Amino acid sequence: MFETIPTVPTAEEVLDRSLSRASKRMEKRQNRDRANADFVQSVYQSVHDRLVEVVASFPEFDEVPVFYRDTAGILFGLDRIRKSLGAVGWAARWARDHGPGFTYQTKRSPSTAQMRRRYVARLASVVHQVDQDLRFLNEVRNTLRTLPHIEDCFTVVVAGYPNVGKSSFIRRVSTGVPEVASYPFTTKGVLVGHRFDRGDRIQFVDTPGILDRPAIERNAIEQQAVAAITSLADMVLFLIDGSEQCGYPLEAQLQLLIEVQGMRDVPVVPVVSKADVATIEGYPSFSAETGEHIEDVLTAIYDLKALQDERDQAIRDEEADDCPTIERREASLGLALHNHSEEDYKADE
Ligand SMILES: Nc1nc2c(ncn2[C@@H]2O[C@H](COP(=O)(O)OP(=O)(O)OP(=O)(O)O)[C@@H](O)[C@H]2O)c(=O)[nH]1
Ligand SMILES: [Mg+2]
Repeated sequence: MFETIPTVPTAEEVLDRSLSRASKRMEKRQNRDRANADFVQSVYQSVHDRLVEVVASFPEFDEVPVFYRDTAGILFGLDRIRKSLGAVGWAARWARDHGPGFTYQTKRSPSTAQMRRRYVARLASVVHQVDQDLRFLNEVRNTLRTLPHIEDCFTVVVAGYPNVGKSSFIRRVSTGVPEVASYPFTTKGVLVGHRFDRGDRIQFVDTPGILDRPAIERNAIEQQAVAAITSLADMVLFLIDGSEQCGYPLEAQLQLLIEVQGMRDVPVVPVVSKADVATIEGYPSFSAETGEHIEDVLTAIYDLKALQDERDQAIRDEEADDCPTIERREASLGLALHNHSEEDYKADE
């Protein structure tokens, strides 16, 4: 999405390049006075063009897909990005508006070399005024271009508390290779993996952990997970670590589950991870460590996808208003997963 934004130059780099271009142009002139006027004209033009290029290389944030817009907003603040783009645009316009007049003044001056130096200094001062904006935009560019490419296919967002095994699951089932570690917030941004199975391509989105706390208190890392749920998910696979080895109590995880269920009108499927350590009565479970019941989880996902495909087809056929079979099947979907009975329950303590 943002891969095509080229490096944003610093003020010094903008000026260096423009000055060296202007010098080359100046060399061609025999007449020193004409050469000085040409220099002013060229350097103003060149700075204008370069700054316009910078502004034009950023997408119009109102038009980018919601997930990218939200993430850019979470990480940098859309207002701040727009303000910096506005400042760079202002400097470009300043160069465009003053270039012709200063060229004319230089040409007419009895001391063209002195005028050239004065006008170049004024331009340099304007460009330096937006140096912080250019540097900030480069930081935005460097971060945004690392955001994953999101495909337009059935998307499973894997969410839950930190350290519950989300990335381990993604590594098991998809092409994604997120880092796995025994401490919370190992995953700091959204990552994507794919799986082609049963004739269908599915996209898995790994997210950072979310804590059960008021939305206003969530940090940028957690907010990216919320953005993935609210803008990418066709379904949410909500992992619960029944062993509590993640370091967070079960109660808090279940509280978060309730919040996630209310975030978006898509199926939220709770599944217990680390089943090799502990399972929970009434919940399906799997282990990324041993691989047990991973296939059951995948089956449930593919079943949900098939239902969604049917629903989409029904909508396309304008039959969506009367589709009782799909609703009945959706209600019984949990049955596809292995629900643990009392005997299976072997929580650590
Ligand atoms: N015993 C056991 N440990 C697991 C299992 N899955 C993950 N773990 C361990 O749990 C810890 C956290 O795993 P991650 O996959 O990094 O968890 P995460 O939810 O992605 O963590 P964050 O990115 O920090 O939110 C690691 O030490 C894993 O080895 C499992 O099925 N069984
Ligand atoms: Mg992770």
